[in-house]
Amino acid sequence: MSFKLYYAPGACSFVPHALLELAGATFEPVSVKLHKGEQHSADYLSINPRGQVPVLVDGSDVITQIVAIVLHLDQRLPEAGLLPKAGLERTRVLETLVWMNNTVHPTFTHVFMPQKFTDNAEAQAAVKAFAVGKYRELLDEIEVKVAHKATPWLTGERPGVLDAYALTFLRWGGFAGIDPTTLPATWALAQAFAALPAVARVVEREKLQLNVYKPA
Ligand SMILES: N[C@@H](CCC(=O)N[C@@H](CS)C(=O)NCC(=O)O)C(=O)O
Repeated sequence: MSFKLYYAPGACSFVPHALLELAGATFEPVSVKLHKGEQHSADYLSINPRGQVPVLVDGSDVITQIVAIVLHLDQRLPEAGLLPKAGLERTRVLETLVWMNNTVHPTFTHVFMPQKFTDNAEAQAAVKAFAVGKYRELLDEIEVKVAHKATPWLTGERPGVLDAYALTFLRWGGFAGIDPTTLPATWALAQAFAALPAVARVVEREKLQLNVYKPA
């Protein structure tokens, strides 16, 4: 079994990157530098015409979209227990994963890349400012989930996909002027997750600083 993961340091691709390491899978990590525009190169567009990370290559199959990649890895690496196997426990993890992917993640895209939503510079500033407020509300919602979880990790008994996404969102919040320590349960979870040996390999490979918040 050989996988290749196209990832960008600090991007949402951290989620499948962490899962591959947690699963102990053999894979080739390929870095795509978004700030250098490598996602728009002809070579990369021939892999993912949408010009985004993550991309998982499994043999001759190319898979995009975090939710699809996570479900694919869960099927391909059943021993790893990346997701609860069945029942309402699995449904709840997927419910939160899909919400993170279709609501929290795109809200941050409005903060980080407002140019995707309007080409008017003034409108971009307004979109960004409004989205920062919304993003804070969504991080607060994650904070409540983390503070009230009945299991050691947000994903359940084992660390996994929701913990990886929560860490990513909290880190991104620092770029939006949100101090991660004001979300103490999520901050503690992110630190514990990053300290796991498998995840520490990802943090090291991506050269990530967990707290990027700079007070104004
Ligand atoms: N819906 C996609 C979103 C992927 C996405 O937003 N990727 C971002 C990084 S977090 C990206 O590649 N952005 C580069 C760009 O759009 O130019 C997924 O779930 O994989």
